[in-house]
Amino acid sequence: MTHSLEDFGFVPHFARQTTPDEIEQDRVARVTEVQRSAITVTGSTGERPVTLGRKWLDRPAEERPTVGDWVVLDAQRTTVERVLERKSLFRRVAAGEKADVQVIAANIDILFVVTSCNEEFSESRLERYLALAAEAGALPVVVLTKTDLAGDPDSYVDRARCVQSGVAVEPVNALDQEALGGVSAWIEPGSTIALVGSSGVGKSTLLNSLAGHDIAATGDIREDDKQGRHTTTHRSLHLLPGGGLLIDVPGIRELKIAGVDAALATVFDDIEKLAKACRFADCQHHSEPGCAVRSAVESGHIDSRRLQNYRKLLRENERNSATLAEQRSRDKSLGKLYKRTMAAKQKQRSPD
Ligand SMILES: Nc1nc2c(ncn2[C@@H]2O[C@H](COP(=O)(O)OP(=O)(O)OP(=O)(O)O)[C@@H](O)[C@H]2O)c(=O)[nH]1
Ligand SMILES: [Mg+2]
Ligand SMILES: [Zn+2]
Repeated sequence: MTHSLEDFGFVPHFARQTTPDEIEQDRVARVTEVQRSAITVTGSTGERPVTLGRKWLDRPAEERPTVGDWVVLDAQRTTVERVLERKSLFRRVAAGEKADVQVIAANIDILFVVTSCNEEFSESRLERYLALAAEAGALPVVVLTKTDLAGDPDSYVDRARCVQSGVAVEPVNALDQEALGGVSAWIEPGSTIALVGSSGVGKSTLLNSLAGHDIAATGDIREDDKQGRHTTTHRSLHLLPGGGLLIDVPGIRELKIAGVDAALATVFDDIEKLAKACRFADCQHHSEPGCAVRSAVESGHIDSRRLQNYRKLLRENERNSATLAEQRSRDKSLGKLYKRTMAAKQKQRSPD
């Protein structure tokens, strides 16, 4: 069965960037899967594999087509001609020493930050995810799975609600197809939702239950520490029977941040508001006199863990943003060199 581009989330923002001919010729499509040097796209006549040539592979990760992107194919429909301007982009700094950006999903409306009611739950990790969600331009919803396994699921709901004021928390048993109302209410036809979180929290389980049949493999978790086994190995976008698109993402091991200054202010709105009342404008909330933030910690209004994590994320953000800026300027000069070399080669081949 084929679907319209609108079913896949083709809204005016993307339509404005294409011509009627390109649509007519079935050259407009959405990226549903990314492999190393090839991608799978879905257009109005269904799914097709497309190769990514050097033109794309030599570019920085952020410019290459990623899951959720809208692309225009070349006339033969064998490669990508251009990537349409994105509405939103969820990315992180890849694990390891270098501050490489890793793109996770494009054009998402809502980010389901999935965590479970067991030892995996961590406020500090949620704060990290929410900072990246705020930066991505997607609406975050915390999905709290495995409520059926917890003695006191409400205690987890309360903890999750304290992480960022105003963010919705949806407790679920992801295995129970009949009880997904709270989560389903966020999914509208044509809207795109990405599932992110640690391995084993139930992202693929939730996808299968929402789809009503098994699309993705799921795997059990280790009993001792409740860690998953990284069952999902690549990102993929799926159209749900009731409309709406879900992107299943492999469990994320390490979520490093960069370039999220404004987003940290959103997540830690309570601390930032209090900081305005500190005696010194550059107060670091350590042992300075007249610190409004420390007195809120002392009176129990703010958790000392939260303040510590806020400071840690500020430092990490500053460090990684600086490394990233350096790397970008290096990439840029490399890109220029590459273009110059290619132009020179072409000239050699066809002297005019
Ligand atoms: N009882 C219960 N089990 C759940 C729930 N959600 C997930 N599980 C189980 O948790 C295990 C891990 O689920 P997956 O869906 O594979 O987890 P995932 O987040 O996709 O993990 P990765 O693909 O490794 O990132 C499976 O054994 C699921 O059956 C839930 O709400 N309740
Ligand atoms: Mg999975
Ligand atoms: Zn202070």
